[in-house]
Amino acid sequence: PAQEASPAGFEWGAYLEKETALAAAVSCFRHAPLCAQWDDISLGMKVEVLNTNAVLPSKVYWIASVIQIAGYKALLRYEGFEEDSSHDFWCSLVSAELNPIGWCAMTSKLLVPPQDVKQHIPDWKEYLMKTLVGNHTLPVDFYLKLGESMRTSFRVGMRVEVVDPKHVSRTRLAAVHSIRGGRLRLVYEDQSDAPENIVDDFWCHLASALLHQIGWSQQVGHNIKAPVTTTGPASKSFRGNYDSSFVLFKKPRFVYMEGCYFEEGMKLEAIDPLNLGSICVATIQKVLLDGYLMVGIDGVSSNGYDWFCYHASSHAILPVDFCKKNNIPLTVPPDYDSQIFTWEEYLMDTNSKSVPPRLFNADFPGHGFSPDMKLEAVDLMEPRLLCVATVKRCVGRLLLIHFDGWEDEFDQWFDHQSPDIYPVGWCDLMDYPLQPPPGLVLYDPAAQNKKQKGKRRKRNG
Ligand code: MLZ
Repeated sequence: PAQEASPAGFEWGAYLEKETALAAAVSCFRHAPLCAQWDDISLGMKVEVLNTNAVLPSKVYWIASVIQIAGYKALLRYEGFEEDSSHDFWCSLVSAELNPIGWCAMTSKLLVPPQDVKQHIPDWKEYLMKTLVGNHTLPVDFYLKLGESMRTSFRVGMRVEVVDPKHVSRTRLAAVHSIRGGRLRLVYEDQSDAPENIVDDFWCHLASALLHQIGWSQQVGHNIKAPVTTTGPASKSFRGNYDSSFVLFKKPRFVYMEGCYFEEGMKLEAIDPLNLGSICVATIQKVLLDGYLMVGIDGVSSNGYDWFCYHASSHAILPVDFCKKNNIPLTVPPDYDSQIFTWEEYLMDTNSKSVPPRLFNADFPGHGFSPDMKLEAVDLMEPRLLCVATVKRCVGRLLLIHFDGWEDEFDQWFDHQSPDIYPVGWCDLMDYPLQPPPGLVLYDPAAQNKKQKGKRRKRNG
């Protein structure tokens, strides 16, 4: 659970330097706090910050410049060090440790230069006047905006419907147990199948497409696990006490179902919900109401248990030949050879037609991600885990995310607007544990023994 502390020793700053990597900007993540304010944050910006390079009994402060920005983190250099980087330090831009210029004067704090500044500066006042002219500082309402953007209307105890990870073609009743940074820990009402000592739960962002208001399944015609009277051991019981209202939930884009629309049996390409790194040959298995569709991966879903609900506007469903056009390996049914597979032949073999390309959501406003950028991403196969990750590929709106230190089998496709990817420093801001690359050694020599590559995981694993 998120209450555990992050495994000690991981520091984004040191890691980015070791990897010589850049981080995706906060403004790339629409759901991230201060996304809209991030244009005000720029290199060279000056702030007032605790002076740790002083030998005075009381806390003193000094002015520092932003040298580098990585997500919510910044590399700072105290004024006076000029080109000397030896005292640079990483700091969170959203930790309330940084203050706008003028803060010390307003709160009667002392500004004292660091003791190790080599050069002799006879008149600090004049020096600062010169360096501060024409420079930006933190907007005065920065922390106010941060507080505002972290507010949510979701409440503990609220009941919802959410996907059943053990049986993804149906939903289950759950209640919000805790909320952190817009991420919800949901505890299923029915604990009767859960192994002893394990609480059956699920984590997702409040804007997740997997999360719905009470009554949604019935409304659109989706399967829902029947409520059971025995809910499992009382020790695990956590019951919601009021039903969620639909206004809280992210509404998918409206789709017209009249005229030419998705039909049962039509073929397409889709991200495999149980193996998010692969795009597969798939079939529309059922057309639900309000634009929802049940999609099955060809060759694996025989009983309908792993049909998956995607909205017609979802970016996880793609027209045939999407993979071919974008040079992505398409996962074909087991009795086909991907080397020689062609859609033309497959449609003939299966006597089916493909979904007309114009039915797919082609909105693409562009994004700021590019390959090799670092970020924090949810391992959607174990959605409690938020991991150190890298953008490996960008294909239109889709990002192939690699989990640092894990094999490529763990890679997952995300839409660039997915609420499950976050800027560097998000976990720190929310006090949520971040999973560092397994076996990574930055400072701690004792951790060296544990060094190993992440293991491969099976489908359904
Ligand atoms: N127990 C799992 C953990 C995987 C977590 C990976 N995150 C990128 C396994 O080893 O398969």
